[in-house]
Amino acid sequence: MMKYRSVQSIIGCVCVTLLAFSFVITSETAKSAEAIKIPLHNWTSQLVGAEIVGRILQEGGSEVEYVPADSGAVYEAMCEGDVDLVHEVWQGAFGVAFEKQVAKGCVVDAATHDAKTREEWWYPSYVEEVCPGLPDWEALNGCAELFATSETAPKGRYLGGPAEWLKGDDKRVLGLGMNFHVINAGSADAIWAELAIAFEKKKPIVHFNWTPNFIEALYDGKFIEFPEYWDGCKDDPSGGLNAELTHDCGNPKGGYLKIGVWEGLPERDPGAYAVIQKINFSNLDVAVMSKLVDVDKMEVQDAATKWMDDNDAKWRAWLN
Ligand code: TMO
Repeated sequence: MMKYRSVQSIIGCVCVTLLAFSFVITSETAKSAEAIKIPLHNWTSQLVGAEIVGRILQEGGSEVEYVPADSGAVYEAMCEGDVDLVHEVWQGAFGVAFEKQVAKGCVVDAATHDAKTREEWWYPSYVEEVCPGLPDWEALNGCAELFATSETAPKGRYLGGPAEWLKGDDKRVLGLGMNFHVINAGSADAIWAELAIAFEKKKPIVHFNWTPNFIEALYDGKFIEFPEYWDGCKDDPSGGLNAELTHDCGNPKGGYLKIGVWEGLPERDPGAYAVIQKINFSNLDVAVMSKLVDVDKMEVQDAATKWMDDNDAKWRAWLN
């Protein structure tokens, strides 16, 4: 976009020699520094963080390009060379998909943020008044009808995230034999809008949520406690409560948040890779990134600028 605009303004000056010269320069730069392709996903901390990571890499001298990308399919896209850098790999959502490509060798596990994550079924605390025994999953299951709608009755309605977040909720409902029907929200905002309405009327609701997120600053609530996560629960049917099905467990508590890169990136842009390995967001960083947009209603670009202004020493240290 920037390049296009500058070419236009040069055309405006009707200076043919300069125009030809600028084309030479542009193609030279393009050759020596191929842009680092960063995906844009559909939750706000990721969008703000992508902008921040991109600006840091630009500060370090690399070119950056943003590409819209399905957050579930992005690890395969990295293997095909369509994406270079995923800076928010959430274990609960994408651990299996990510680790599969790392095992193949086309994605590199570049760094682990300090942030510890949890992605799980969640309810606002007032639901405990009508469903005693929460946050235990069997107690929730016993109260399933409280969450039923005309669409799901007699089963309870669980509002999951968009399907591309790879939560495996349908499989968990099967694996644990739950009386719930999973409805996938179209977007994160659709979940927050339903929560706001339910909260007003103190209506029972159970939906997908995660931490770090802005929700904990606005609503009192808890994650459902499912059987403890164990390595292999999502791809190995044996083991766990159900010996025949996978997903008979909750998501990891204290899950990782990692940075993955395409295997060719370290060689193509070693300077950028050295910076990427130092990038490290805390729980507060990720929560603030989402809060600036979802609560303070800032534009993604402005939120990135604000975080960078407030954390100048932190991110500059990653450049050395
Ligand atoms: C990947 N997410 C934070 C939406 O669970």
